[in-house]
Amino acid sequence: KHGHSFSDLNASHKKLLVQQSRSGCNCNPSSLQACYSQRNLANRRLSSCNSQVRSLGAQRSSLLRQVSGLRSQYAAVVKQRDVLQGQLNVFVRYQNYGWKYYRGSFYYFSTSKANWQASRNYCTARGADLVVINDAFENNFTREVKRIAWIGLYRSGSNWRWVDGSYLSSRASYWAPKEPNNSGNREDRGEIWLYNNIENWNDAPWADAN
Ligand SMILES: *[C@@H]1O[C@H](CO)[C@@H](O)[C@H](O)[C@H]1NC(C)=O
Ligand SMILES: *[C@@H]1O[C@H](CO)[C@@H](O)[C@H](O)[C@H]1NC(C)=O
Ligand SMILES: *[C@@H]1O[C@H](CO)[C@@H](O)[C@H](O)[C@H]1NC(C)=O
Ligand SMILES: [Ca+2]
Ligand SMILES: [Ca+2]
Repeated sequence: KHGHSFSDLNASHKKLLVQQSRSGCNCNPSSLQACYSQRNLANRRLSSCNSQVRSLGAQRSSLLRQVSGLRSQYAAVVKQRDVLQGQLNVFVRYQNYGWKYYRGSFYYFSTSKANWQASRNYCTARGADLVVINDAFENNFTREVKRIAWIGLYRSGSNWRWVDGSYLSSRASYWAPKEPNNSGNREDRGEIWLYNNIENWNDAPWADAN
C-alpha cells in the first residue's frame, strides 16, 4: 500500500513536471524551488522589459516631435534660401548692367545728357526714378558721380519736393552756398552741382541738358 501510494505520488509529480514544462517553465525538474526562483527572475525581467518599453515609447514620441520640428525648420530654410537666391539673381543682373549697390538700393549713373523730364523718363522706364537723397550718406554717395547730374527734386509753388512726394523741408538738404537762387526766375529743378562739397546742390532750369 505504501509502495503503491509512493508510486502514485511519483506519477503525479511527473505529471506536474510535464504540465509545468508544457506551460513553458524551462527549469531543472529536480528542484521545484529552482523553478520558482527562475519564474521570479523571469517576472523581474518581464517588468524591467515593460518599463523599457514604456520609456522607449516616450522617447519615440519625443523623437517624432523632434522630427516634425526639424521638418518644418527645413522647409523654412529652403524657403529662405529661395528668397535669397532670387535676390542674388536680381543683384547680379543689376550689377551686370552697371548699377551700383549702396545701403539697400541700386543706382545708375547715366553718361548721356538730357533735360530733367527726359532723365526722369529714362529712370522710370527702368523701374526706377531720379534719386531721392535721404541723408548725408546718400548725398556723399551721389557726389561720387563727379559731374553735374539731375536729382529727383523739383520746385512746387514755394516748396521743394522730391519725386516720392515728400517735402524737402522735412528732410536734410545740401544746397550749395547761396542756392537755390532761382536765377532768371526759371530754376525749378535740383541737381548735383559742386560735387566736391558736402553742400553741393543747385537749382537749374528743367530744360537744361545735364
Ligand atoms: C519515480 O520516477 C523516476 C523518474 O521521474 C524514476 O526514475 C523512479 O524510478 C521512480 N520511482 C518509483 C519508486 O517509481
Ligand atoms: C560725407 O563726406 C564728408 C567729407 O567729404 C565727411 O566729412 C562726412 O563724414 C561724410 N558723411 C557721412 C555720413 O559719411
Ligand atoms: C545762381 O545759380 C546759378 C546756377 O544755377 C549760378 O550760375 C549763378 O552764379 C547764381 N547766381 C548768384 C547771383 O548767385
Ligand atoms: Ca534715397
Ligand atoms: Ca541756381
